[in-house]
Amino acid sequence: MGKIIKGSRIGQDLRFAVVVAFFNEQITSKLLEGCIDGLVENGVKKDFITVVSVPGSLELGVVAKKMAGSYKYDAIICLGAVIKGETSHYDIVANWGAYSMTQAALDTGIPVILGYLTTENEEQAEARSGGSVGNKGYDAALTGIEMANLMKTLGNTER
Ligand code: INI
Repeated sequence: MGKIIKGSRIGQDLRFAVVVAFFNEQITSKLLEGCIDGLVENGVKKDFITVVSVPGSLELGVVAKKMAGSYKYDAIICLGAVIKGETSHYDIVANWGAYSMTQAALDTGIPVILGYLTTENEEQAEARSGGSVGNKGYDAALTGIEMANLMKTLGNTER
């Protein structure tokens, strides 16, 4: 087997934009807290983190693309909570939200991380935003650091 290339979890000198949806703010504010903790605890300077708020998860993608396309950040982390309600709007928001964030990454080549909850109910969302199942915002921070470093390494070594 040849070499295995993996991004490190060292956040020093990396720059991040965190885009957070205000919809379900009781959940997304906790995702944001977890995300900032995850970045800072792993070496990212607070001054190197820019937070942008958008109304809902459907707006995450376009702003992620704008931030990624500025090429000022090593990765973009999107935080949102889509909680199933009575209507089919859930599916539209959950699917198109994820699609547009992924598209932003593919269009720009900058990692866009989905710290994105899609849950059946509020309890499941609470459990994943600092409750019994951890904090997906924190996890997204670690993924962001790893992907930012991986892309740097690939950029430096793969020709
Ligand atoms: N936005 C969310 O972030 N989560 C949701 O659960 C949600 N639901 O269920 O409607 C939601 N809707 C708003 C949507 O993201 C847009 O802000 C809105 O449609 C305007 O474009």
